[in-house]
Amino acid sequence: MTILERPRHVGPGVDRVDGPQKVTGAARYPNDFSHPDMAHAALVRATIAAGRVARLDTGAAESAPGVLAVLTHLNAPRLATGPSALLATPPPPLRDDRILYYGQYVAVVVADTPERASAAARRIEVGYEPAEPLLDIHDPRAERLPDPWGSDASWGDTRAALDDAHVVIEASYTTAENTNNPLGLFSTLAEWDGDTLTVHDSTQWPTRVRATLAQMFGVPEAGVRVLVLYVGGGFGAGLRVWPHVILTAMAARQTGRPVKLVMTRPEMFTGIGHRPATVQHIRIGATRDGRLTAIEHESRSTVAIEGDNIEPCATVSTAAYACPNVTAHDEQVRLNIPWTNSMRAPGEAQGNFVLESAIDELSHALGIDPLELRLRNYAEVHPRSGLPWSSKALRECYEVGAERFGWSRRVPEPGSMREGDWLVGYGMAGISYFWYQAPCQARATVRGDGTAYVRSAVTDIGTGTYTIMTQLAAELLGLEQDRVTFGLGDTSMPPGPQAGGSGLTAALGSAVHAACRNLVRAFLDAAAADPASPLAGCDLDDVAVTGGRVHRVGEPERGESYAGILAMRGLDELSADGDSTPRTPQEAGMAPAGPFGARFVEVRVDPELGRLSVARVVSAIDGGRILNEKLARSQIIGGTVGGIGMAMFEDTVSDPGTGRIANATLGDYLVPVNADIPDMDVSFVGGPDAFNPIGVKGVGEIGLVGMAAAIANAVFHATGKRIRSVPITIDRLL
Ligand code: MCN
Ligand code: MOS
Repeated sequence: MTILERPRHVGPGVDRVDGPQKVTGAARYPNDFSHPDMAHAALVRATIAAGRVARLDTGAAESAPGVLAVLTHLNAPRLATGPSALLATPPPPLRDDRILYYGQYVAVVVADTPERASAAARRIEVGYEPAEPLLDIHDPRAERLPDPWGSDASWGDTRAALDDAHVVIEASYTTAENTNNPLGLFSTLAEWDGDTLTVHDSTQWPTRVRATLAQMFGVPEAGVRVLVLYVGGGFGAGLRVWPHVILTAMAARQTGRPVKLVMTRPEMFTGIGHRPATVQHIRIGATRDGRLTAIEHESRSTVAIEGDNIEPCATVSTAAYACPNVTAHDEQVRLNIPWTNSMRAPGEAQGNFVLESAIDELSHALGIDPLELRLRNYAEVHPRSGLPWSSKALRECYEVGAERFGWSRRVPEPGSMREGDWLVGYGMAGISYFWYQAPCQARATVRGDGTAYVRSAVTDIGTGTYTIMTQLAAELLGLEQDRVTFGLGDTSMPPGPQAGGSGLTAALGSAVHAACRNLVRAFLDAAAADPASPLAGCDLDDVAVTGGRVHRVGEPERGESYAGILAMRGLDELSADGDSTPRTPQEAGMAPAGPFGARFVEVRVDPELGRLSVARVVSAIDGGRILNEKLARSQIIGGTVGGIGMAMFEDTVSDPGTGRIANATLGDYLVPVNADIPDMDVSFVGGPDAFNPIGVKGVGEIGLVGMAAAIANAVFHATGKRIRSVPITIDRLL
């Protein structure tokens, strides 16, 4: 069975299979579920960043109308700790009187209506014994964690190369804290029946939620079922099992009622992670003709007390360019802040800003066009391992992007391009994104009526998983798309990984590929039971599937339909499982490549008022085989909007004395609106990747990356002013 050579169903921009459900309101998100005798939970959050709870008065809340329970550290059941693996679960909530960050939960109130729960929550009085919080990334008292995720790298002799370089660029950069802010308020509905637990939850990782709840409440994992048919976005916020999920399950167990919790927007700023602030320092050495001789990149990001977070910023500099001497070092600083966590393109977003700004600084210092400088240092092989890439079309990204943008019209001298009163700037950035793929399982079934059902316990967070997996299964089983249903978001299905690291399409797609192949093999075996079958003696490689039939390659007549094979064997249906565990780079003899990309941006700056706007964005992306061009384009467009947010608007501001977030609403935390978003041109280049059987790479995060650098570089080109901190606000521009 040769597949995906001339795909019919994958590639083109098929509409979302769940589009009608979404736009008619029929799609059910976690907080659309309810239960007749359901109770509601409301949270009480600490108003200091460090110290302890000294006094608690819950009397007024307990006697408030409709209140069923008030849980605090004084009466909450003690829970076991959750998984400490990648993206660890925070410690059990309400375990003691210590406060480690502003917004930490100190109580949960359960009542018969949401209004009564939150009214009672406001009547709880908490007295604190405050300690002095650590809130500043530069605070020398804060604990430092060097190389926290083991990605530091060093080769050659960077110091000596910097000493010998003809030109050295050296600068410090900062990036602000950002908050994920998915539109859908995170929500949990928990219902116990003895030791079995059913949970609807806004998560990107249902199997992790199940494992965590089982472990923390000490019940068998098989008795915990997590459901998440739709999620109103996550951008990384749904990658962990946050304390509110545990508290909802705890409240349900204590009250013996199903309990629902819907977070408020301010709670979404403290309770489900955020992008850490970073301070980064870079030194780049080069020859006069623009050959990189050394890169030294150091980054510091923030992490909560007791928290963990993977934010590889300096690591970006180990994968981007051919350079004989490289040193990359990341470290974290522990502060009394809410948990930092992955937010779309963690580490890459901030690290790329620094590297690609510094490359632009170098191009200006050398008088070499920024695009030409990047091409002169193109990494033909994976710089760290020396292995060939599984695919790399970055050069095409540069070429196609530059062509579509009209990069050749750029007049090099800063401040030399104008339109009326506006200064015009052209800027660009390259991207070499990381690769991530986790193991995944899927199951495929074909029934007697010629329909197929394929499923895995994963999520579709708005990306289009339902649609692309329907397309892929239709392709692999030789069925029309309307004959195929893809199921997800239920832990009773075969286990799958998180929608994260832009890795679900590769992981799940490979598992679906394996399941479908195994299923066709099962049909071959069933057919071979009849020696007269035209498929007798056939191997997978001898057959193709089209129109609901398995037939010999190139001989559509010599085959049998799925329905015919099932009928002949007296079966209702046949099923098969598929498993996809990625090979190691050593096994494969190649470096698994993530996506590559080039961004070209035109900005306008009003030199009198410091107003900045983005006039055009051109993106060229190598995402391997694109399964659905319409959805993939949406991913790049959505990411680009996020990148404009990071570059120009988003800044989670905390009060330096108390750690209270000062702008924890969507009125105060600025995100781009339509008026900030220009025309966006997206092209996909390159072809199937060699690392996984379906040839895909991820595109979910790369759209955000490179925007901060491209915009800052365009601002420099427009104004001659180098801005090394994002967001680029008016005060920084003037
Ligand atoms: N796709 C494609 N062809 C490919 C790869 C992807 O057509 N070769 C399209 C598909 O529609 C697929 C989507 O792009 O569903 C994203 O695929 P992938 O890059 O594999 O990313 P994941 O499925 O792992 O999704 C997670 C990723 C991450 S890590 C963040 S953060 C993010 C993102 O996706 N958060 C999002 N995109 C988001 N989009 C929406 N609407 N909401 C979020 O919260
Ligand atoms: Mo994405 S930040 O890995 O969910």
